[in-house]
Formats: sequence, C-alpha cells, structure tokens
Amino acid sequence: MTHLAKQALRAQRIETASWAYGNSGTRFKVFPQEGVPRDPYEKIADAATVHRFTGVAPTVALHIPWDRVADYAKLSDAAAELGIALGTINTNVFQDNDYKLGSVTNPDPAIRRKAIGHLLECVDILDQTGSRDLKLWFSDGTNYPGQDDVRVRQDRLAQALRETYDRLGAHQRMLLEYKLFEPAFYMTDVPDWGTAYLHCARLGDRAQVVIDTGHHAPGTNIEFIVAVLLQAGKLGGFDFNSRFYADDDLMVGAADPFQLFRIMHEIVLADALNANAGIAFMLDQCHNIEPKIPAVIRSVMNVQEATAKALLVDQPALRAAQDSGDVLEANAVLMDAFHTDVRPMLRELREDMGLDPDPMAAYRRSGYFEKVRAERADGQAAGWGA
Ligand code: LRH
Ligand code: MN
Ligand code: MN
Repeated sequence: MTHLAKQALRAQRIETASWAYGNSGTRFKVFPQEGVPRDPYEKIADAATVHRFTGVAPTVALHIPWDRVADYAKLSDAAAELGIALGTINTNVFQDNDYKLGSVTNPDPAIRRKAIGHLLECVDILDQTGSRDLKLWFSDGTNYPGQDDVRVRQDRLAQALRETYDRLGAHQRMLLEYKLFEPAFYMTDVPDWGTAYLHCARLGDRAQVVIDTGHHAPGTNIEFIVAVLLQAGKLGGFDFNSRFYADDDLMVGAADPFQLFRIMHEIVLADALNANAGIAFMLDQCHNIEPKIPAVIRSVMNVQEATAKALLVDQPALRAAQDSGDVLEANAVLMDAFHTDVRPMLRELREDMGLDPDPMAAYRRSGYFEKVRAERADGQAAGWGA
C-alpha cells in the first residue's frame, strides 16, 4: 500500500451512533442484552471503547430526546475525558402522539410549531456540545392517496427548514436525510435525494444532503447519487448501514461489501475522504441480536476495508482504459482493487498507530464487557427510543 493511502486511512474518521449501544429490536420484539448502557454517559463510554480499539471513531452522534441530559457541556466534558467528542445531533420528531399526521408538515399549525420548537432546541444543544451538524429526518408523509396535499406539505416543510436554517450558527450545518418509505406508506415528504437536494439548494451552503444507505428502493445505484451530490457540493454525509430488503439497519458492509466499495471509490475519486472535505461518515445501525460493541467495531473495520480497497484503485490505469473506451480493462482495474485482501495492510497500519492489529480480539481480551456487565446489572437499560 502506498504511503498516501496509509496516510488517508490513518486520518479517516467514522462517527458511531449512541443508539447502536442501547437495546433495540424490530416491531415484533426487543431482545434485551446484558451490559447495555443505562444512560447517555454509559453510551459515551461504549463509544470511547470502540475508539480505543479502532483509533478512527473519535466522535459519537446523539439523538434527542433519547440522549437528553440536564447539562450538555458536562456530557461533552465526560466524552473528552474518555478521549472522544460529541458529534452530530439527531433530531426526533417521529415519536410523539401529536405526530400521527406529520410533524413539520402536519395540517395543524400548533403541531408544526411544536415540531419546529424541537428542531430549534436541538440547535441550542449544538451550541452547548460544540457539535457542527444538525441531522434532520422526517417520518412525515401520508398513507392514502388524497389524505393531504403534496404541495402544501412541501411548503410547510420549506418553512420549517428555513426557520431552523436561519437559527444555525456560522459554523453549523444542517444535514437533511431522505427515506423512500416507512413509517408513511403511500407518500413520504422527503422520499429521495432529489427532494432533499431541492430544499437544501434553496436554503444555502450550510444545508446538505445526508445519504442513509438503507433508505432507497432495492437496486438503486447509490454511488451515482454520491457522485452527483459530490459534484454539486451538496453531500453532507452518510448514515452507513446495510440492508437486504428495507431499512434493515444491519452492519455496514455486511450485506453488500461491493456496494460500499463503489461508494468509497466515488469518495476517493472526488478527494472527499479527508475531514476538510466536510463529509460526515456516520454509522446508523441497530444491533438487535448480536453483541453491540463488537458489532460497531466490526462495522468500523468494514468501512476501513472498503476505503482501503478504494484507495488501491489504479486511477491512471482506470482513466486510460476509460478514455480509450476499453470497457473490460476499466472494469478489471476496478475489480482488481476490490478483490485485494487489504486486511494485512490494515493490521500493519494499526500497529503503526500503536493499536492492536486485531481490534475484535483486543476488545474481547480487554475484559470491558465483563466489567460493564457487572456494573450495569441494576437499573433500566437504555433502549432504542429511550
Ligand atoms: C430513520 C433513521 C434516521 C433516524 C434513525 C434512528 O429510519 O435512519 O436517521 O434518526 O433512523
Ligand atoms: Mn438514518
Ligand atoms: Mn433509517
């Protein structure tokens, strides 16, 4: 591996999600696990543990109100003491009885006001944590044709986004996430990157689109969306996870490592890997049946492997093959990189960084799980949505 590729991997940053450490499940059942954090402080401790063994996950995203605390500066200090920082603040306008017919697009102005109030409150939290990014996802939509007016709802959405955007500080950003369907089944107000892009373009430079890899129709060419948004300067970040059918929230790179490689190839081509490029690489996953901390470690490693392969693409050879119309050679150049076993190089890199070359084994040996299982034996475990 070249020196430059190693440097890029060393500088890579992947943000983990606080909710990945708590109990989670499906519509049918939440299976509780032992040793799960009971509050945001314990979630941060788990995130710091992932960073300790991977060296590339120094921030953790919060979700409000799941991670509501009295004093965010104190939470931030606690994170710093453990060697990490608080990252993206995720808003939540999807878990209140009032939001049955929508949050910011609800026909009732009082409910819209309440939802906007939450978004503004989350900007206050950004101020306190020192985080840069506010992430918005709206479950808003309709279940039946005729239920509400599409364009009126778009106007309501635009107003809410404008008010929130105008409240942002100069160094803060708004990341707008789209999702094809669920929980709304007929029409979702922000269903795709086009709608998200349109709103962000109207708002200004600090409004950017976030791609959750699980939020598309099956077969969607996600790397094309990545390329187009990068070219337009409108890609703000990713919620990484993998899916077989819908929004499965499985470990990134588990279902389709080739897709993850193709996404990272577009990132590398656009020179968008380093922090200055402003792309937030986040995980948005739920570990329903597998142990959580090692699942997050595995996910971080999967992103690293896809990135390493993308960095190995022989770009001059690829360009030459493309320019000469050599279809098979161009494809072969890409596939050669994808088929390279980058694990030995990543082990080497970790040793250079003073880490154990095998983060999974090092975590298992560390005794961290046994320690927290004992410490957290009483009290209520934090769950998805708590
Ligand atoms: C919606 C979503 C969004 C939420 C998270 C919990 O499906 O991807 O990012 O904040 O799940
Ligand atoms: Mn998401
Ligand atoms: Mn999702």
